[in-house]
Amino acid sequence: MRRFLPLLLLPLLTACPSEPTPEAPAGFPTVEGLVPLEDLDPTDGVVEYEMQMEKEDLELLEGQSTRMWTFNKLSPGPLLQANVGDRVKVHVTNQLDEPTTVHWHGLRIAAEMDGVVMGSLVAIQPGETFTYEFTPPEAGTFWYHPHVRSNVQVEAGLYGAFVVHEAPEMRPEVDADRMFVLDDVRLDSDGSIADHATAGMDIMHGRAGNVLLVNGSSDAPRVDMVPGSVERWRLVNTANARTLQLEFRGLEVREIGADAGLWPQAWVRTIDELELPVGARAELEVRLADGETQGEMNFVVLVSDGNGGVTDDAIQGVRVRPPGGELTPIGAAGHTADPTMRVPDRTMDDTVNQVVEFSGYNDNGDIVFTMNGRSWPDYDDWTVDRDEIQVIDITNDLGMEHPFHLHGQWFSVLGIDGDPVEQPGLRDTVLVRGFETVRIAASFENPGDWMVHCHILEHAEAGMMAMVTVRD
Ligand SMILES: [Cu+2]
Repeated sequence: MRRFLPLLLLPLLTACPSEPTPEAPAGFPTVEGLVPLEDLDPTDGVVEYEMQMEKEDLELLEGQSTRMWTFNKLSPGPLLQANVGDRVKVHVTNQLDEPTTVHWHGLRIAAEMDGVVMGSLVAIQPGETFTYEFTPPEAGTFWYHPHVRSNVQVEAGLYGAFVVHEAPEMRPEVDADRMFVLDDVRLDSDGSIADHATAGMDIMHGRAGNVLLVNGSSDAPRVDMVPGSVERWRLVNTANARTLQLEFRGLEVREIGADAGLWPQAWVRTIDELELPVGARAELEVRLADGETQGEMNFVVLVSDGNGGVTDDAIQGVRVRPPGGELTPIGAAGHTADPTMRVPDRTMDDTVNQVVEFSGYNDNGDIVFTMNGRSWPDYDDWTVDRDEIQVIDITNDLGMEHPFHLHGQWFSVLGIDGDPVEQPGLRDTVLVRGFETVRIAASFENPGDWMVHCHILEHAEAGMMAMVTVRD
């Protein structure tokens, strides 16, 4: 059964000028679309950031003010950047009135810096500052968000993107590098964030918003693209629950990477649509298609058909137009480097080492979500040795989707319901549809205690979380 989504409030799309992007901090290539944060430490190989988590009124819908929870008065928060192998320090001060953390989604860093609350790891209390320190071992597109009451805190605006730049010789040669943080939010008619339900469909399927946001704005951003030029687009889905269905019109799009960074050339493929589960990232190489001067990236959503049913509709996400004036492309080559990616040496035919079962039950009207029969903070013991590769079947006993997310490690997707699938690359998030079994191979290279959970935030908060210990 297809899921019914709340109808979208559609603001009138008015022509808005593309916004100038502030100067990139020294030492990093320019990534357009978000405000980059200033690196406070001029030393090469060291990056130091300061962030305040605080409330601020922002304009998501034109002419309406929304009280948001922000990083540095921004939602999405500022763009954090590092070069691969840099030492990163982020001083985070909690100016909210409840405990919080920052989780660095996708970064394979030390477990004690992962921003979760369990065992000896505690939240940042109101008024307190915590310094996260880590060294991103791999380049790619990542994101950050709290891991405490995440359904409420992320919906309120606490999320941002983190780019770890490749070594210069591995970077695609492009005319522009852009970040698009994609989200939905549910707003009341006065512009405030709607109250959170504690039961019913919002818990059952996760909370869907009624306004779609690209980089924090409901107004589709405009990209000025010279015909013949090539751009790198990085996409992140930061919604609480909505699996994004994207379509491209008038554009020639090649998928060049995913959660764990850029792919080798052999895996690159041309696409005209893309499914992006919550938490996941995509890397694209985008050109205007032959003979086209305009293009679009659209959200495909379900809306009412006016007769009691639903139908697909396309909502503009990004508009591509030719710029004014006489501009010529620089003739960039695009993604030509061939990074190596160490994919676990396992196939669909290998023995399954572990089963992770998503399920749930009704407890006197409250939905309790479980993994392997237990609901967080209770969990089933799961211990692996460092560098062990496990073939894992993720089974879904229920009718709704569960995007599986593993902290601190990466995996490859082997197949679905017994059939091999083409989801190249290494990932930290994979969508498991209703009553489906997804088989993955994970290489547990990063020691420590790691959370594993459904990334529909309402499901995670209702217990669909567990822990895996990687023994050194
Ligand atoms: Cu779920």
